[in-house]
Amino acid sequence: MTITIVVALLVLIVAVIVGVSRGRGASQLQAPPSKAPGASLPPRPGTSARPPTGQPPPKGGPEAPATGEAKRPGESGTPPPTPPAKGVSAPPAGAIASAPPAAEVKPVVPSAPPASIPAGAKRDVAGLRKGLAAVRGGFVAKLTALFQGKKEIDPAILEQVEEVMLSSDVGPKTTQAILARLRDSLARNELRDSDAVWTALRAEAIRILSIGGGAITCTARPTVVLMVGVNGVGKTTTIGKLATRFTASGKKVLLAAGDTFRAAAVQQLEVWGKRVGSEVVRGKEGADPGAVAFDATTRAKEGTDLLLIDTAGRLHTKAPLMDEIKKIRKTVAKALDGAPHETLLVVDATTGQNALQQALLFKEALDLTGIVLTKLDGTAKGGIVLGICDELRVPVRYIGLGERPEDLREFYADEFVEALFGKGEDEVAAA
Ligand SMILES: Nc1nc2c(ncn2[C@@H]2O[C@H](COP(=O)(O)OP(=O)(O)OP(=O)(O)O)[C@@H](O)[C@H]2O)c(=O)[nH]1
Ligand SMILES: [Mg+2]
Repeated sequence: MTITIVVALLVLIVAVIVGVSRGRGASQLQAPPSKAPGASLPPRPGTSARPPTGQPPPKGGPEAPATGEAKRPGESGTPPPTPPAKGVSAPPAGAIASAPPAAEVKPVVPSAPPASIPAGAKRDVAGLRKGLAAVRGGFVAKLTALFQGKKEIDPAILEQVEEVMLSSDVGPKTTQAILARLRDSLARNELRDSDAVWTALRAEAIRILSIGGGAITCTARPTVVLMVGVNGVGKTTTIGKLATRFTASGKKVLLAAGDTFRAAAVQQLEVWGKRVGSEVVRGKEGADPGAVAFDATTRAKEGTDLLLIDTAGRLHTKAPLMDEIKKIRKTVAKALDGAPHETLLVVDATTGQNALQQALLFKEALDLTGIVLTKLDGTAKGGIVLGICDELRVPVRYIGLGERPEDLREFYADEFVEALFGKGEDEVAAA
């Protein structure tokens, strides 16, 4: 009799446990309705200028067009005309760690990104070389010209190397550091010919750039990414590109329209959202961006893999605007322990030394986890990538080589240096 009662109780307990775990599984799988990719697009957001904000575009170098709307390359504020669903390069295998199966929210330590391409990921030096054609034609071509036809090494050549570096946005501090090491090697008789100097230069570039890099990984569910930067650098476009590639690799992506400053900014993000089939959390025009970020983070806990938060462009020298972004970051952390997991600073490579100033001040205000260096397709300089990594010690995660979704590339130091300084097949054939 007692045994029968015990057995009956055990059966009851097992039945209850099975019932509860099934219920949980079902709620985890229940995804909020998402919009189908390729749904009819709303009219393109206008390129209307940002209302007065007290944020004049920062001064850049001679090529500095990008921080004021009027000077943006391409059709400002609109996603590219190519349909992103086709021909979109998905992140290389292994670039995105799969999310943990449970919907529990766990705080994570930001991943330490690799400096080299992860094993199994596709290497595409030739493609990258094409995207970097402008830098190769400028900065790299000038350096190459110094060594052409010279076998013997004249110490005066280092002065010319210095000139090229300074005029290519490497920055005085980094240039001097590189030259000091080259002079040491020269004094030790280690640089006997131009090939040796070239090899030493490449090694210096790898050394400076190898502080991490590469794709963001969805190590937490949701992984929250806060995108920051000055006006017009490419924050919203980069969010669209990231949303495209993460969606293509099967992740559920949510977008937050944290640029509540102007209606066109929200529309721009919504166009991307429709294209990739991602929901967009938005507030009313002029709403508190922190509140939008908070709502989006709360929503993201309901089964999102990746939340990308857009923010208004802000001048790094304006204290109230920098205070606002710090507040947004704190609000996100209140909504989810450990978030934002990534704070990415977007900088425009064509703004030269100004980009370095932006990066220094944003790093002071926020705990940056990475840099996205956009518009490297539009500058013949490009040395800023060395200056930023050397002075900031914050890894470059992505580079922008155009306006289409597939023009965003993960950054790996060795692949980048090979594409930049290595010889292309055509050059090898011609030699
Ligand atoms: N050539 C080129 N253009 C780019 C790249 N990334 C972004 N753009 C263009 O730069 C312009 C500005 O991009 P947005 O994404 O609107 O910049 P934003 O930082 O969000 O601007 P605000 O929200 O006004 O601060 C657009 O015309 C983009 O298409 C890139 O890597 N290369
Ligand atoms: Mg924007």
